Amino acid sequence: MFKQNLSENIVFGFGLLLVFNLSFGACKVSEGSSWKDMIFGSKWLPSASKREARFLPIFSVVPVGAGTCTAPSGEQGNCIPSKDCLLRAGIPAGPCAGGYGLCCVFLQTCGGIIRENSTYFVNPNHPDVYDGTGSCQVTVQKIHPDVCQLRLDFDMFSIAPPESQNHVCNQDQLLVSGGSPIPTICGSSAGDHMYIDAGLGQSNAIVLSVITSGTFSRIWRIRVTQIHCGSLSRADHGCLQYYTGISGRVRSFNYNTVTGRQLSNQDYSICIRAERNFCSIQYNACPDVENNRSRSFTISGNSNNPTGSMVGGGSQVTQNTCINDWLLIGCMRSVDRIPPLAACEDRVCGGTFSAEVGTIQRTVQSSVRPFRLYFHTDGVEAPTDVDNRGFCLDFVQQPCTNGF
Ligand SMILES: [Ca+2]
Repeated sequence: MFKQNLSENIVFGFGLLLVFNLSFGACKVSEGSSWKDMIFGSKWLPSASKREARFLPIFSVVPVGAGTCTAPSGEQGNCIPSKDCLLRAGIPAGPCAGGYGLCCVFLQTCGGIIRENSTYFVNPNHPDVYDGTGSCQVTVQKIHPDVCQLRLDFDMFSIAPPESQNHVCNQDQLLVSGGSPIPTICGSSAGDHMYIDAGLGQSNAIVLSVITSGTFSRIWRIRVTQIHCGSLSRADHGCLQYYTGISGRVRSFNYNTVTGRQLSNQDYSICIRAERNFCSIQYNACPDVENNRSRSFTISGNSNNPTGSMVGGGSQVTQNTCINDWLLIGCMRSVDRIPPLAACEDRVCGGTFSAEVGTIQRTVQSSVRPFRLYFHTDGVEAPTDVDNRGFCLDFVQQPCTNGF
């Protein structure tokens, strides 16, 4: 690893020297142009003159680091030579690498083709809102045949919410085609992410679409990161969401304790990498600071009334089992039971988070690895299930010495 970094640094230094000698002063190209002009206007069109094209192979020696600089408006950019940024249709966003590089941000909107790592898919008129109807799609081309996954980071994501009866996304929705299937999502999910299996080779392009209908002030800014097959940041296979680190927070899409609506027709896995020397994991419902009675775990029942937890499922259908909508955590137990209950449960639902039927929120522990949560909702809410928000759980991995 050190050797690799060292050689990269040498190449980087060599590249900077070339930039300094050959393109010093070129970083003033962007002056006088607004971002919007550059993205949507006609006056800014990248053109590669023969002279510039001649230099392209030299500039490409400089390593391109995805996310190595931050634009003033918050986007992550690639720190590259200024001429490279223009040639590759990027948007200059200030100096980086001590002024030798340019923080180059790549944006695409409807009809665009993503050819650069860490490109943002944004709504038309971004950063203003978009009120139009139709299908806005971008095509993602792999930057290398050895790209296996895409990670979508919803920096901004607010499109029309699901309807209020059955929480189905029938007005707006995000669709992804050409990769592994994703659940249909709508509403607000800023801060959430998704991994998409991109298959092997250059085979199929992946298309990201935001379908909109009716009036709504929509805004989205989705960063698309391409992940190499051998990358350490590659998610485990089949994980729509993937977390690393000993603690963190998982939540359903369109989660919000005040206005969120649990989305119907969900079926996916959330994976948490078991860190070295950690053997089990604990989950707690997130704090709900907006409501007197917590709604941070409301999956089934009427969340306008006190609703206890329900557990289990399968063939043992009783009043307190989870049949239609549920979160599954392998063999979970409440941690404050001494001695621990002999039986463990897998599914949990209702309006209170616990590994057993009841009205008390409990800390829940599972030592089944890999650490995964499976979330399932059907297409029906009313009349039994009303105003459920979904789930938000804080997790903490537990050292092996404390595992049970
Ligand atoms: Ca349901």
